[in-house]
Amino acid sequence: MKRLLITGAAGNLGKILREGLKGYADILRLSDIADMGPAGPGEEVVTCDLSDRAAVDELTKDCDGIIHLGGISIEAAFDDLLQANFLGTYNLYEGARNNGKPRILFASSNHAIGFHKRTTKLDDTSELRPDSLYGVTKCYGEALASYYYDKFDVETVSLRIGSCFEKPRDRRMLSTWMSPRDFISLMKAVFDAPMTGHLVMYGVSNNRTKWWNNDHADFIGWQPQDNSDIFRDEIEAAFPAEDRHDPAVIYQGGGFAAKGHFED
Ligand code: NAI
Ligand code: 15L
Repeated sequence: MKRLLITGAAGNLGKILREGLKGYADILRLSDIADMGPAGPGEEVVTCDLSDRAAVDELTKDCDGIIHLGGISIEAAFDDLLQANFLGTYNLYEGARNNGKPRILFASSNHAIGFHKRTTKLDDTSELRPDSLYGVTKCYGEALASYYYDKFDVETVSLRIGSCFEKPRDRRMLSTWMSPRDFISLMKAVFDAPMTGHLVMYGVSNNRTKWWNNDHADFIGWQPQDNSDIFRDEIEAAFPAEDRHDPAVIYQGGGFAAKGHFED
């Protein structure tokens, strides 16, 4: 791969990939509205607001792949989500369509399906049940990815990421955790695969307790290595047992599902 674009490069996952994908492509083109520091060897740094269509068109030129992490990553006011997530993702797909149709990894979220109960095992065919306005933006992104594949042959892996942090931060994340190492290996599998079409997948490690099934995506050959069990004793000692009547425990989206409407 010659040039791989990463949007949202200043964020939590962007930093993980900036380090973890060094050398994977000849050039990593890193982009964000926030400061990313200077470009290192094999890097290009481009400050760009995703809501600026002309700038995004420029940003997406000469790329062989795009990892689209940029946008608001938690629940927020609709008008803010409108710019960063709705408009930003549209601009990115338009840029990709106009500039050689590189494959896209769309960072979707478990909050696109967060109103399913934890007792329901999901796969790629499960009904979308967003738990927040933020989750709605991820459903929209997945729909856009589907449309751009069917209409224009732009391939996407829509990855419903669970919780990608160094380690789980509460009991829920023992089920939703994806290790940074597994995230990096998944990114390589996505861009190494001969084809993906529009593939919906879950971004989750090989945890003993989990709610999502990725069997349909075996053809891209990704096998998660890590398991949250190594943190289980520590997390269970630090957090009280969960109340199974608490909506944050009933629903997969946890606190996102349990909270009221953001704008009330
Ligand atoms: P983050 O909030 O740390 O990073 C997002 C980045 O996007 C920030 O650096 C921000 O400056 C940038 N951004 C926001 N609005 C922008 C705009 N208008 N133009 C350009 N850049 C803009 O989030 P994180 O944790 O790195 O997540 C990355 C992506 O993965 C997000 O799309 C998030 O929704 C998704 N995701 C992350 C999960 C996780 O466990 N970290 C779980 C599920 C989904
Ligand atoms: C997400 O979508 C968020 O971006 C991240 O910060 C976590 O809250 C994660 O979901 C989660 O559900 O743990």
